[in-house]
Amino acid sequence: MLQQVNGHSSGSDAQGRESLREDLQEFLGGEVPLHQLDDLTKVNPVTLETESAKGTSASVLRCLQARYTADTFYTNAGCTLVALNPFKPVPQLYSPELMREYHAAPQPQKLKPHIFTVGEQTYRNVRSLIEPVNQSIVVSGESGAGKTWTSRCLMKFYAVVAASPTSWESHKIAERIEQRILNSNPVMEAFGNACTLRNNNSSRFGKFIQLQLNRDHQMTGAAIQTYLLEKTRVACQDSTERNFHIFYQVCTRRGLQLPRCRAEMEDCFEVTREAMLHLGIDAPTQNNIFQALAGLLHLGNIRFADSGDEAQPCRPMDDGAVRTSALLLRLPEDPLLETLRIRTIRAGRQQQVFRKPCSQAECDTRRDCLAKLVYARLFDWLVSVINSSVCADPASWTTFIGSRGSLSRSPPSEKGQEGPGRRGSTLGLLRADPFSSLHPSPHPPRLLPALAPQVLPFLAGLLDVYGFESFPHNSLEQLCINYANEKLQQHFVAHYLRAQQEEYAVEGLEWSFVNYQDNQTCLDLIEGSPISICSLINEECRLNRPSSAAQLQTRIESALAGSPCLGHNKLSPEPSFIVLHYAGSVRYHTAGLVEKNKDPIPPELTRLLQQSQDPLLKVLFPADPEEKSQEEPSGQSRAPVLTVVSKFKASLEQLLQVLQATTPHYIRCIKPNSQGRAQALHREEVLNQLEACGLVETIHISAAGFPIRVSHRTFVERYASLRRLHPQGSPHAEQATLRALLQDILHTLPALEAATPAAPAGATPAPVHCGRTKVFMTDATLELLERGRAQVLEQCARCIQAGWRRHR
Ligand code: AD9
Ligand code: MG
Repeated sequence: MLQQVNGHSSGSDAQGRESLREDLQEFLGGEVPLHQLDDLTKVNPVTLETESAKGTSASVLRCLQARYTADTFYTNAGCTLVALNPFKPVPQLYSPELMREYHAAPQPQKLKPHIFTVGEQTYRNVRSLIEPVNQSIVVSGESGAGKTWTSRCLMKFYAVVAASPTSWESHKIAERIEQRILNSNPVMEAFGNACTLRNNNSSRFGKFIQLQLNRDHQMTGAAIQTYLLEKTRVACQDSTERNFHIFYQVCTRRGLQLPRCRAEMEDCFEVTREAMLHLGIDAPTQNNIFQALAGLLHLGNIRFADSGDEAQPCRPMDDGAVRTSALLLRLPEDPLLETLRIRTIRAGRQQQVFRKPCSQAECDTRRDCLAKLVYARLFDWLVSVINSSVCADPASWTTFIGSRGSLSRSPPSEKGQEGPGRRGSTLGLLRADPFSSLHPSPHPPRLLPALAPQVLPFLAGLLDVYGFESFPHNSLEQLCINYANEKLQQHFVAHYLRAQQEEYAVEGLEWSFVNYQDNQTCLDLIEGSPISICSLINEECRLNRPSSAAQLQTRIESALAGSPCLGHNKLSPEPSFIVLHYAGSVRYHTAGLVEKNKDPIPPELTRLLQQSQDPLLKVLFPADPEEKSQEEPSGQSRAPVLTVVSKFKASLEQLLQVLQATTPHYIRCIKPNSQGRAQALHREEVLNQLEACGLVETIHISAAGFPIRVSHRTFVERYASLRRLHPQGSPHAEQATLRALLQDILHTLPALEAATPAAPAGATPAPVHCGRTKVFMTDATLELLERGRAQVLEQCARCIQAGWRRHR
């Protein structure tokens, strides 16, 4: 009797461990080293205790911790790969040999979880001749978690596995294009990354790079799209942070009247210059760029002193800074000073021009605006140069994919593949380049379309965007970043639900998640129509009326009071509003929000820059022959402004459209500790990230369906004892099939439910579904089964004790 009842637990702990190990493997999607099992079993106890979502995230955390301790940095969690930042070099993890191993494996998903598994799966999907589908890899995580590192490694992976192996000639071309694509990284990082409190190499822009393939599935090019460069950094940074890397690198140059920088910068500068050269930016053009950057640094040194008379302009405190800046930017010195100090306004019926001296604060704003304007245009220009250097010949995109995958095409043209330096001056080249037209759109959208019938699928769209942010002080930047994350989360959830649905279909289950509420309510609050946070901020810009931060807060709170995602804003000393994002609530301060959204560029600044004699600035600020008036128009005649939010929203929508036409793959990077130390995992910090990156949210979603999945065998082993409650079941357990035993156990459920004291009369039966290989159930069903099992075991224990007493 004892053996029969307690067959599983006394029968073998080893067996139990083994089945638990299998279940864990299912969750982790890979091997669980036996030596870690003890740790893991404490987490996911053998009793399979019912856990709340919070408890589940804690158990995920324990699993990750155990793996991290064993230097296992990648873990599968459903359709997501969780990547823990090792914060130490692990060269063997990224060697070309390992890349090839994943590439050659018959089933890469059977190997240890790795970003190469994701990379290879993506590559195989796109190679499908029957139905090639564009692929995307969305890399997310907080600052310093390893997104850029991961994207870089994946690009290297493709450069290895998708390199051309055929003829010498084509090999040479392929190598060059791959090398160029890889060279885009140091250049973009030099100009777009900076040392921040959270990451010494923090990307201050979002990036989506599409790698293109030819018919032989070799990499032939790439297209890069960037998002929202943090240009304010050019003018000011937190005292503990720094400007973009390139400014420090330029300081190693002589002749630019800059202070000498630390020697190690020279190596970085060398790498940047070398990479620029490979991308076709020749030495004279590079000199132009560095000279302009030095000009911006000197511009930043200009300080103004109030004249003490409203009618008189402020005076510069140091003429040297003005002179050097004008010299390096090749601008006329007097107009530079004049533009910084005097505002021109048109007003009245005759649209007369008035000149108004700026206050000291206004002068500072104009100086900073000038620097930001030049830098942002320079950055966009670089992106377009890189794009034209790495893009495959458009002719090769028009490869036909026949209706059933048959390929009929002409060989890829080699036009545009000549090496750097052969095309004369880069500036000359770019003037002729259609993408060099920087106005009004700095670089036309370079996203490849979603799989149109005549376009070769891109290999992988790699998205490296800023993660969810919440600081003590949050402004427009955080609003945009968190808005982007809401959009991506919605995309992720939709994909996740689809994947769940597919698993149910494979298991023969019918279940629909139609009732699940995603984060649409929050998105409605931010971007919905007709009224949302974005529309209200935009309206303030459009009306161009004086409005205080407190007024904006009141407007948002009254117009959007009905939204459940607008938090209660009590006890705040500063005007602000709260948004309840999926990843947590964030308080946004309204001061300066409208102005930032307008991002006003006084027309005089643009006109000044158009006067520059510098060949680079001439390209960045081409003269506009149709520009009739250069003065700032009065409020009434102002043209509708394209605000920061509107532009961001448009580019985000475009990105989402492309992503929606792809099969997405998700990599969630996690930062084990905020100090960047190796072998240190801070539980609280990691837990916060698991929540912020939506993993916990995913667990909540899965709770809407059947979050507990157990293999038939594990289920029978664990609950065989319950058949005592249903004695008319299969009499000879040894001979019964697994499925018959399973059914017997499931038949005990009504009895168990009836015995539950809290069960209301006529309550719906505990939801459970028997799939082809797994049993699917809810937390509540699991709890019921566990309670029944505990009762049976207790009865047994009592029997044994009674037996002992009789025996004595
Ligand atoms: V930010 O949002 O741009 O501020 P990222 O991009 O998420 O951030 P990044 O990739 O720059 O972070 O990684 C931060 C640092 O972690 C890197 O500079 C490396 O020193 C370190 N890192 C990240 N991933 C790895 C890795 N797989 N192996 C070793 C790593 N070091
Ligand atoms: Mg980064």
